Amino acid sequence: MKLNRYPKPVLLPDPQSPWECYNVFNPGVLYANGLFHMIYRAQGLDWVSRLGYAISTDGIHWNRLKDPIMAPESPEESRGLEDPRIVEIEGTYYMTYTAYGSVFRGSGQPTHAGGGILPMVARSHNLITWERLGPIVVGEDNKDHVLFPRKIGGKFVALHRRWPQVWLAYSDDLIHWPPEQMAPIYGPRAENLWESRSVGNNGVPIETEYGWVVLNHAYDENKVYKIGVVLLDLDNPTKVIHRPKDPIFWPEELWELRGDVPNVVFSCANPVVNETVYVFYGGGDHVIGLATCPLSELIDYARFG
Ligand code: BMA
Repeated sequence: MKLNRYPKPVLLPDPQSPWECYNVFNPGVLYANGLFHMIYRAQGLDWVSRLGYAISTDGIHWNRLKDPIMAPESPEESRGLEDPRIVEIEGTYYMTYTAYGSVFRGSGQPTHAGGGILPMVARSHNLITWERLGPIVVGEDNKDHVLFPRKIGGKFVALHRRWPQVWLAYSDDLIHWPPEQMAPIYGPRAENLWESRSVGNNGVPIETEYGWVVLNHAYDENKVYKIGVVLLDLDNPTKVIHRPKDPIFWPEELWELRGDVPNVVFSCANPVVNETVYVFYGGGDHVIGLATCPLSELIDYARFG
């Protein structure tokens, strides 16, 4: 199967804005009370990633706020806030994002340990003002973390990426993530060229009666980013029920094949609205696109593809 691409980007950089004139990409999107809420990554004159907010009734036409809703506040975020993923759990909004900085939490020393990135969690009651809760782990190349939309076995659960694999982590409070409760789930498959180098998570897992349908991304030797899907067990999401062989979306349009980084479709959001899956993605790390499919088709592919 293949996602249906909307024929043009749904959000472009704003040439009149100093903080979002170069790139807008990799948004988190949540559907609530009849509206799509988007929190997107943007880069402007200083190349630092900030997070903007936009709202839409149809997922295609967006109105954005003039100023970013989140910008770096500490040395460990100084190079930017990246790739937000948003979810509602028990009436509270949570965002996972990657902090990219010049110093490392704890040591306070400039270092490149873990590439200077931290997989962060934040909390909000209105989607605009956010309270930072802290990172899931420190000192390693870890990102692409996303929360499940409900507790499993009484605990918060996150997928995260310890390069080049996808892992699971559990927490009682979203602040402490015990290392002994982290487990690898699946990794690159050498025999499938498109996902031979690395895999990572996309948006919030979709709960179905057959298991969690989870979209992911992967790349090959040439760093071409494509989108795939896995089906995880509802009660024990470390268990992969099925993993189809082929991708469901890949770069084809000019705005995906070119851009700031070529050959990239990278998604952090797949909300389901009226039985349709809305996959929002960054094209070429430069613009925001949308691709959709019927939920039933995605479930069938995740089970039998
Ligand atoms: C990954 C992520 C994304 C980005 C992608 C392609 O490592 O950090 O932010 O879209 O690379 O450049």
